[in-house]
Amino acid sequence: MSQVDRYKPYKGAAAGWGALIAVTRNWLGSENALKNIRAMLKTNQNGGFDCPGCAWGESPENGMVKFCENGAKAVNWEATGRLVDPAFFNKYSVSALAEQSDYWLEYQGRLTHPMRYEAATDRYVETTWDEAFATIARHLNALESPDQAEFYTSGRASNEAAFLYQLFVRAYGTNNFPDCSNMCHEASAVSMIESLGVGKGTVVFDDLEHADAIFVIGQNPGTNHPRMLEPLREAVKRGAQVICINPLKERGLERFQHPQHPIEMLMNGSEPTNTAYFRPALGGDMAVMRGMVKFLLQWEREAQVSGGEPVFDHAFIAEHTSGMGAYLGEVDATSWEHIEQQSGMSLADIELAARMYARAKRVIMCWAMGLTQHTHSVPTLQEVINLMLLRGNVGRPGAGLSPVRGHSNVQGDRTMGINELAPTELLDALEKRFSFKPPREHGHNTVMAIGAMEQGRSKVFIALGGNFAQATPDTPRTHAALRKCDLTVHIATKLNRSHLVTGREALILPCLGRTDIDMQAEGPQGVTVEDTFSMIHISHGQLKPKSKHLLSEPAIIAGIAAATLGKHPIDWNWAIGDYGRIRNMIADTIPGFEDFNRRLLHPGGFHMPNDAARRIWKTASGKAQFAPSVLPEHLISEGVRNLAVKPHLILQTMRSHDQYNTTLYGLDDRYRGVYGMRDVVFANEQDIRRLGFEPGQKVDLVALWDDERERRVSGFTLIAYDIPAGQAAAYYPETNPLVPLESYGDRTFTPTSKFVAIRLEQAKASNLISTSAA
Ligand SMILES: Nc1nc2c(c(=O)[nH]1)N[C@H]1C(S)=C(S)[C@@H](COP(=O)(O)OP(=O)(O)OC[C@H]3O[C@@H](n4cnc5c(=O)[nH]c(N)nc54)[C@H](O)[C@@H]3O)O[C@H]1N2
Ligand SMILES: Nc1nc2c(c(=O)[nH]1)N[C@H]1C(S)=C(S)[C@@H](COP(=O)(O)OP(=O)(O)OC[C@H]3O[C@@H](n4cnc5c(=O)[nH]c(N)nc54)[C@H](O)[C@@H]3O)O[C@H]1N2
Ligand SMILES: [Mo]
Repeated sequence: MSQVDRYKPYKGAAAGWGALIAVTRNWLGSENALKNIRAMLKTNQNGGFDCPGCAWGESPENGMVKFCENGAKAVNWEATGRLVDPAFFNKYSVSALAEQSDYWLEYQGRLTHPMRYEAATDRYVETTWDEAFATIARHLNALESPDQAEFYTSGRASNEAAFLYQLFVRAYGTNNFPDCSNMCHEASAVSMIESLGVGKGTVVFDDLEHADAIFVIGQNPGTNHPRMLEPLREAVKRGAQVICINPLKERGLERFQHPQHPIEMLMNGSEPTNTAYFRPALGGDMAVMRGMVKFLLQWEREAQVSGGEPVFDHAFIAEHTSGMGAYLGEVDATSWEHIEQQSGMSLADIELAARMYARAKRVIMCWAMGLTQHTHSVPTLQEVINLMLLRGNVGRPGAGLSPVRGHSNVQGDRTMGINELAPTELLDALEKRFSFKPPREHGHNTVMAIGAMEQGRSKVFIALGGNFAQATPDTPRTHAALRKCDLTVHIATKLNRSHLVTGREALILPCLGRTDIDMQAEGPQGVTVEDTFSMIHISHGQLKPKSKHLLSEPAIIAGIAAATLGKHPIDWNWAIGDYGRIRNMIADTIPGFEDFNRRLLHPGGFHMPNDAARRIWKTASGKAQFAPSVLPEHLISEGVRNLAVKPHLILQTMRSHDQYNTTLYGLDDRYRGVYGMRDVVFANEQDIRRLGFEPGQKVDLVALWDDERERRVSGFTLIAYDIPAGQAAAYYPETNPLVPLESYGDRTFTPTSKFVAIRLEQAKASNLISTSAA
């Protein structure tokens, strides 16, 4: 196909026939299609397994089988019949594998044996579990300090695995827990804990059915949380407002065709999933929210004068909040010009959004990475919270805040204590229950872990899942940091690039996935997960493991722990014989999990209580706190503003429809009309021409940052796209080399993946030619 053929704007609705065609193609491409269909039907059902895709939840009352195109891809991808075994590793050196694309690497299939890197031959060779565990123990026990090791977690790990992992790491002696959450919803947790006293969403699934208005901000559910489209469509049908705030016109947020609704499918009909669509500047959302509040304040004052109905919920504000005066002072001090210029929206549009908000009795605000991956994400989210507090939209049915989580158990992992800033209560509870002194100093987050490895302060890197080398910023630098380690270890289901960026010694430890039957001493085991609505449920794998050498994640952690610490502080091998034993330890130490095993018997699981949802405020003031943040003067950092060269565009890095983070299922992005390619950059046609380029032309993207490093990705095809002026968008992880390690959110350390100042250059023949971006 020529470049032109590969870009065809999508005309259909989201989900529907297009999705079924895509899933079917995905199944046909797999050797296990029939078995996988059976597995699919068990997804998210009682007795089945939790979808290993996203963290979206379902109503516990609604027994219907729910699956979506991308959930189907996730299951199918894990359940592949292809194997990456010792013969495969014998065929390719690590350098040869490194030449392959990320897509090719994971496509090769499931890992089957524990493998050890042999530097002399540059190959992974088969090893035994005992040897692997002994190698890790030897390295860990040789470090001068436990703080020289990094223990990464990706959010697919179950509660049981995560709990055991943090127990081991703390008994070993460090809080170095970099995790994917650091790159994801960290800002949601920081802002909500400070303002509301809880770090999780305050709504449950059923609230969506009662809201009069649902805001979907900086989120692309059609691709990343497809099961959310149905409640959005239902909301529109019953006359609620669905208001999208997103610079891109995402297909799933426009029209939705239910894949399990025969009439709609036969008529090829579809229904809208929004009632209003606003398109801000990248990073402009805080200004949008501030502007909405400024309108509300104006109307409130007018109502006071005219004796009309108040706009604010004064009873709620008086009883439940603190700090409104100071906050409204800050709102008055923010100029309309500043709001208009920074938001990228007209004041008329902001006023319309404010009216829709003010007319609704019950409002839910949902958001994802478009709000969390900016420098000022914490004040942005606190502005969302401020807006919601003014009308008492927290802690009542049909209203509340909903950070829509990413990985299927990222929220549960935090609940289990995967947290470099370990809460004192958790450490106290571990100390009491397990009679050891957990470390009290804060550990490393993801950005700090990379810095520590780069500087040689950390020497061992262990990953419970994920693809650290690709998911993190400043790729060449992060790779170099990993290579400096004495030992790198990856617990994984599939081969990925992180495994090829080896320390002096390296191990790949293959594990069971969520879909696999997990047989332990006392029989088959289930694991638990927590969805975005704080529902805890159990998941039972259904498929026969692909190799008899696979261990479960808890078993691998227990093996490492026993080799490193012996029976301190627990008998690790006993603990994994029956995961109910691990759950009893969780019940003893994590609030909200009392009587854990028994409560799991309830179909659909149980809900973790959320204080803010019950209007109990565990904040410094004991009330829900208005945050009086100043709207940033500039969004571009001072260092970049001071450079002699100016940015051409601001780039956001995002997901295509055919990927799960660094896992690529395919090379298409159907809803955005892109086929068979990923090295593309979306820009406005006028911008493309203004900068002296042509649509379809190949360019290099060069990031601007005030250090001496060159950050460049090469040979990206320019796509003329419906995107606001001054913005560009391209896929992650290919664009991670552009994100500077030092460009992260204030107080979150989340890389600013949605705001990278770039210039476009004529494509260079080779990456090696280094020119400054003059
Ligand atoms: N199939 C599939 N499902 C997934 C994932 C996946 O990769 N594939 N990933 C999982 C994970 S870990 C996560 S965190 C979630 C991610 O879910 P999303 O957050 O939906 O993922 P992104 O692709 O990063 O999309 C960001 C959206 O925000 C918009 N946006 C970008 N910048 C801004 C901004 O400044 N303001 C506003 N208002 N909007 C902005 C973009 O246009 C885009 O629509 O999905 C989870 N589910
Ligand atoms: N530029 C840019 N960078 C980003 C983002 C962005 O939007 N832009 N998003 C960020 C976000 S939100 C996140 S969450 C991170 C994601 O970062 P990670 O969680 O580290 O990355 P994933 O791509 O989800 O990890 C995929 C790998 O997990 C392994 N795996 C899959 N299933 C299992 C399992 O059941 N067990 C084990 N042990 N391993 C398994 C497979 O080997 C697979 O290759 O990336 C972040 N990076
Ligand atoms: Mo994420």
